[in-house]
Amino acid sequence: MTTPSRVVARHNEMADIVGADDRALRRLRLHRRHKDLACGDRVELDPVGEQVVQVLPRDNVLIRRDGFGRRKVIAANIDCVWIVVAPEPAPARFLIDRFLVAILNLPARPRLLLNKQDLARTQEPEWLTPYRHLDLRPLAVSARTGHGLEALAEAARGHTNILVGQSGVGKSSIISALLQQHGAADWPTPEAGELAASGEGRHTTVTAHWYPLAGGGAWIDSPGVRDFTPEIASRDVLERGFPDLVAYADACRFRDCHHASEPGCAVRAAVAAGQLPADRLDAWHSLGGHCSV
Ligand SMILES: Nc1nc2c(ncn2[C@@H]2O[C@H](COP(=O)(O)OP(=O)(O)OP(=O)(O)O)[C@@H](O)[C@H]2O)c(=O)[nH]1
Ligand SMILES: [Mg+2]
Ligand SMILES: [Zn+2]
Repeated sequence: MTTPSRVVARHNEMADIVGADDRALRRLRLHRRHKDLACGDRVELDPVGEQVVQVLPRDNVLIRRDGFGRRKVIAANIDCVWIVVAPEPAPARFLIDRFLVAILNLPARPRLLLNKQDLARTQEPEWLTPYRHLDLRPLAVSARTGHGLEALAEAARGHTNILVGQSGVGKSSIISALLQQHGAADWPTPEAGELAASGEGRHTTVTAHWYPLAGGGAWIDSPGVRDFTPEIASRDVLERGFPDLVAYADACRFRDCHHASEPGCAVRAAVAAGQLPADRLDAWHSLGGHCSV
């Protein structure tokens, strides 16, 4: 008899794993053949709960490229990705476009979460304009005041949700606030320092962490990024990240149009006509859409 379990967090050669039934939390040293295990992975443990005997197939896995081009696994088995942004720190240009390429390729549902509403001067910040035509259904919340958290919990129920975004936008604070209301009752309370408390001290998240929700579903907290580089192995991958742009590309004169300076480019025509935001085309070019990937 093996025990169905979940990888809650990964720390170098170790992994925190929780039994699906007993909810017991174990920190196990991993065998080398399991060095790719990630937060969110489903595994089977031996009867005494000391070793991973099997890793179940993944639905998907969220990956980024680090500054040296190495693949970094963030988490596995995700169905909704919330890109968290805030008035402070100000959103980095193209960050959302970059996340969208990874999310739409998982595939998973992308959503926008506008945190720190208590600091916001406008309901819809200006930088949101290039994304209004995409189905990201922005939700405004404040981890500090609790504004919007009920709606967020409602939208999250039954899904495996991950919060991604720049460091300091409040991902851990949001999860911390949500778990107080909507965490699974028999789940061990996160250790102090593991989640950013509402105090002033900074606790940068160093590894992704999985938390179950009452009534099914889960939240995954992830480490903040300064930038995000998706894996783009082919033009198809890039195109999946730009459904709005691709919708016009069929009408380009050349099938392999890069939407740069080719004559008869329907994408540039859509930008000129105000149908497609220029920032989206800029993002496409910045991600390599101008060359034949
Ligand atoms: N005013 C205000 N501050 C907030 C809010 N949410 C979080 N903060 C503060 O923002 C800072 C960063 O919050 P964290 O939750 O640690 O941010 P994070 O996104 O988890 O950061 P990393 O773990 O580094 O990626 C902390 O000082 C929080 O208290 C909010 O809704 N309003
Ligand atoms: Mg954090
Ligand atoms: Zn074109």
